[in-house]
Amino acid sequence: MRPGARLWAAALDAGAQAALMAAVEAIWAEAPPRHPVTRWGKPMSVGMSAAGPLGWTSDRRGYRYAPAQEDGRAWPPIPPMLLDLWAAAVPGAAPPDSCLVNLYRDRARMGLHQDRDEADLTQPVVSVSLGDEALFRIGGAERGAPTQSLWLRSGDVLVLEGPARLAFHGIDRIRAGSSAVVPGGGRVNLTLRVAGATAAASAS
Ligand code: MD3
Ligand code: FE
Repeated sequence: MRPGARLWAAALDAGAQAALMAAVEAIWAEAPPRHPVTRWGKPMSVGMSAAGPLGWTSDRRGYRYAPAQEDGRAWPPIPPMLLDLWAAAVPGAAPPDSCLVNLYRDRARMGLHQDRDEADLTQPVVSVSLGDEALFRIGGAERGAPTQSLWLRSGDVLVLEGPARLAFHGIDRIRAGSSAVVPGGGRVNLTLRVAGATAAASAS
């Protein structure tokens, strides 16, 4: 894969995937998935929730990280097993303060985009896939650069750092029925990030 992108295939075994799925359902009990409306007023096909000090919200002011849900409640905590996974995948990185939880039912997709709303873009992103296989596409730091596609499967972990951190990426489609890990079908993706300022960055 492109420099800075590392696929850790089958990082989570069946037991770990089931445990993580239970943790996702606990997150959804506190913070149900929503379909944010894009700047053009169209609801996204992906259902979005989050855990940690910062989550992701969207309204007519646009998208941003936010310390509370729209109803004012805090986001639920990041599951400890994900904090352990982060420490194993990116030793030395600052601790994550946000875990976005994306739900893809049958026809959901995510267009090519960059993730650049985080305060410190030198920090990595770690993504965990659960459930149906997804056709992931990643390009370069400029829109229009050549892209590469690969299938992400349940239990796969993808690390994005360095030159891959600002790469355009998206999900073209889901292979419906390819996994039974997500109750009701579909795919869940969890992305761990450092969204706010890190202690090191604030001190300098
Ligand atoms: C490359 N999620 O939440 S995960 C997102 O499967 C997002 O739900 C997709 O793109 C999903 O922003 C793709 C892989 C991923 C996540 C974050 C990245 C790739 C990335 C950030 C920078 C570069
Ligand atoms: Fe993204």
